[in-house]
Amino acid sequence: MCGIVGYSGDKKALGILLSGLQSLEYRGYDSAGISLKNNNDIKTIKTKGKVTDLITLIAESNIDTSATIGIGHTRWATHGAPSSINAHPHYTENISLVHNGIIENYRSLEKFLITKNINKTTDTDTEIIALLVDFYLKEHKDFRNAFFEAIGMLKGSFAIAAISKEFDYMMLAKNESPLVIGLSKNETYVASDVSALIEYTHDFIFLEDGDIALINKGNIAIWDKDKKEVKRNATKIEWSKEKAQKGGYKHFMLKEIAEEDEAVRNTIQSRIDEDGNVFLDDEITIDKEFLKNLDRITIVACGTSFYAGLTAKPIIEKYTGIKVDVEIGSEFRYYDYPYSKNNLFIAISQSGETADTKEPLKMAKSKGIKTLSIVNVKESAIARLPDSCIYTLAGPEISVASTKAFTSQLAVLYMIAFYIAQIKNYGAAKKQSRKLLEIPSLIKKTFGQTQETIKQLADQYYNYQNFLYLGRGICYPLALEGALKLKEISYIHAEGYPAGEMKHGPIALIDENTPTMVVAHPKEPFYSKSLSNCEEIKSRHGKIILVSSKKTDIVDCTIELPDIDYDFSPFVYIIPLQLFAYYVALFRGNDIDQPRNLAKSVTVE
Ligand code: F1P
Repeated sequence: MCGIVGYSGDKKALGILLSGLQSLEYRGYDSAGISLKNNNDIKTIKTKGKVTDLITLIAESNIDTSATIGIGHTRWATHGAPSSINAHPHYTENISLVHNGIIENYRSLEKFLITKNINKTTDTDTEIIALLVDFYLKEHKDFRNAFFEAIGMLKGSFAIAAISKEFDYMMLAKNESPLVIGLSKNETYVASDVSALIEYTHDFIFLEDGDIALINKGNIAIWDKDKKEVKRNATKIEWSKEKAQKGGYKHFMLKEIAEEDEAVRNTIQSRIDEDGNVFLDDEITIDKEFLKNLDRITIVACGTSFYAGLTAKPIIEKYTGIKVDVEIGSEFRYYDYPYSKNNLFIAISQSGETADTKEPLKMAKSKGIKTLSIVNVKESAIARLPDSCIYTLAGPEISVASTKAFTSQLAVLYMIAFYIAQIKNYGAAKKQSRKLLEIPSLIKKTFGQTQETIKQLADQYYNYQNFLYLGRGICYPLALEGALKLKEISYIHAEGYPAGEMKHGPIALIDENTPTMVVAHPKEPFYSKSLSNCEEIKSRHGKIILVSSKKTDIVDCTIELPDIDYDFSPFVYIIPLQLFAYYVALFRGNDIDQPRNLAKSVTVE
């Protein structure tokens, strides 16, 4: 996730760009930059750090601030570390552009450019777009045609705003990343979302996937994916700035659940291709021979990240044949863990600063163990410490209760499993790895299909004081995570248990006051055994909500999910559990994004 702003009109662009970027910092904040067009020249200033660092740099510069055309960007790095050189805008001698998204085929485009003797100078995928536009501009001598040609070559997700020295208009493109045009008399605004523009206008055009647009002061032309000129209707939005930042959602948590498809898509997009090949060579710098001969993987994490590890454990074991231990950070640091000969240590952390995860990582390093981390926040301690780090590309997670980070962590863990299987030449994994590409649309479908039912259920259940969550196989860690979500934000006591263990204790809790959430994939024998558990609960007057792709009359309600391969079901089955916790907390009137006693980054022991 990154934030984009653009302006073309009669006012000075700089102030509009900077205030817009500050509103968009929730989308990313590791580097920022602007380009201003004045007559036939473009000046660019960019820096690592936040928008305030950019403002300081601009104040210290002697840039001409009278420009009325400009673009700006606040970055959440995907390709290439946060640095001034990798920051946007990316420019050539003729053009400058900003981009949000991931160019999946940047490697092949780079090869194409090399054949034309054009080499990139940054580590980003975005520079490739700038170089392509520049290449075709030299060929066509027309910015619009050059832009069309370059965009036509891109695969992946992108929202792009580009300006050129010679031509007065700005070109835009959108595919799977948001881009909105703000309308006003004699001027046009552009941004990743309305929060950046709400103080200037309430009239917006939301570009659609495949759209390319040209804006020039108050004039706008839009072409659809078939290059046919189209008219897109404007929408009036009267939100406050705060509401706009949450994309119209009441809380960041709900917005972040709704973003899970995008977060997973960004995480997998350029790392896996349609044939199921996994590209992690650039990120996992650990020797391949070592990875081929691994005899154990030790995953250490806390909270939701710990449950992501637990969920992925059977998948890694199944596809790589390597034994996986998943350990809680706060325990691991006081445990003399018996590492095996070829042991890989993996730390998982959204924030990258969790002390109880960082310490075990340091300990593993000091013992000479090969270390890898899975982190969402760029350049955080847990990202910098290990031999290698793979970033989840979920964008900033603001709500304390982790949601989109969880599914993105799962996506990385699955890719690691398939990557190691690839190194070991295990054919079966390749067929399966491709299925990851279908996950984002299934997540989206699940959100749409279940949200209303879950809201109604939460309305019925929010007054209970205790909940039991049960699951078997891959659904067991999901039961744990579902219970954790409920605890964190609704303050209802919730226990997650392997369903088979119910008879060994927790069944004593069951009565009409303790409802049970049963998470059960239709795969046999798990499903029929979980249904037997439902019968046992029912005969003790317990209420049951079933989360499954298969309905049954035994329970009080089934939250019905799309069909999904058992191995990939966690990506879909976790969504209703997150939504249920959210709506229960909402009905209880809790402070959902900042629950009591909790912090987003737990940097103390
Ligand atoms: C771990 C964690 C989160 C939880 C809360 C407190 O954080 O337990 O899972 O939602 O934010 O911290 P991290 O190491 O994944 O950043």
